[in-house]
Amino acid sequence: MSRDGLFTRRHAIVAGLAAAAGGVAAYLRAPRMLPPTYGNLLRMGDDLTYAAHRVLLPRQALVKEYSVADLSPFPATGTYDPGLLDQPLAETYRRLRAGGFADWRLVVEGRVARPRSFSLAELKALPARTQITRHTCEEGWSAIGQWTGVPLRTVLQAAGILPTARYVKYSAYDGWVDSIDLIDAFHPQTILAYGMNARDLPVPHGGPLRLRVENQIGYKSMKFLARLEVTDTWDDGGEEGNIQHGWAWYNGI
Ligand SMILES: Nc1nc2c(c(=O)[nH]1)N[C@H]1C(S)=C(S)[C@@H](COP(=O)(O)O)O[C@H]1N2
Ligand SMILES: [Mo]
Repeated sequence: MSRDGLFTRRHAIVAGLAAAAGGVAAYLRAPRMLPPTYGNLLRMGDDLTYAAHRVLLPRQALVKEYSVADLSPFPATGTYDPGLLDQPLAETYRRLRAGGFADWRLVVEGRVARPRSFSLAELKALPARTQITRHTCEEGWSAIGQWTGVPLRTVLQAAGILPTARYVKYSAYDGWVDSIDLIDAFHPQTILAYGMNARDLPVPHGGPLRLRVENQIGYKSMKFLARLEVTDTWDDGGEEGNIQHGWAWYNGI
């Protein structure tokens, strides 16, 4: 190859990388994409991961799905039973569990045309999706499980999500709070799971309903769901959110 050819090719590669970096920078600057830094310098790495994923990766790319033969032992971690905790919702959770979760409701509110709640029976009446996926925990273990539930987007659409909406914040009976953006909320594999390994979702794994966010790290898959709040602006739950564990808001895998 001639020196000119080499130069041209290198030049093209450098120009390509510069364009990608420019895209990421533009993404971070765009007013509707204010980065989730918590005002902390170290957290700017999260912004770069988030922006790079959003600019470079196809938005609805599916994570790998496995077969029943691949199912593995699946430890329950974090909260095992919100009813045993010393916190405000423990008693409510104990009562709901004692009634077989017949009175349990998932509240869907915020930026939706029809704020409402869903019983388990109502969620089960919506079109279901079953997927066998690998769960990856930030502590270093992973496991393969089968999840059955209703796509989050189906529930958001049933509540009439408003055009200005950008994020879904969610909270649980053990006091956990987190949020995802609408790209992940509308991802086909993001489901509200009421089934695990072809049975009702066991309490230690988040029963009666947990989120599965398959393209992010395990802690985004919130167990013991109580409430979804659709928001126009980014809200990670502040001190109640993952910042309390030192965890990133966006942790794509
Ligand atoms: N509400 C709630 N959701 C949660 C947790 C929790 O403690 N409480 N732990 C998270 C973490 S760190 C992981 S790895 C998974 C664990 O899910 P499992 O108990 O089904 O293995 O749930 C996530 N969702
Ligand atoms: Mo985890």
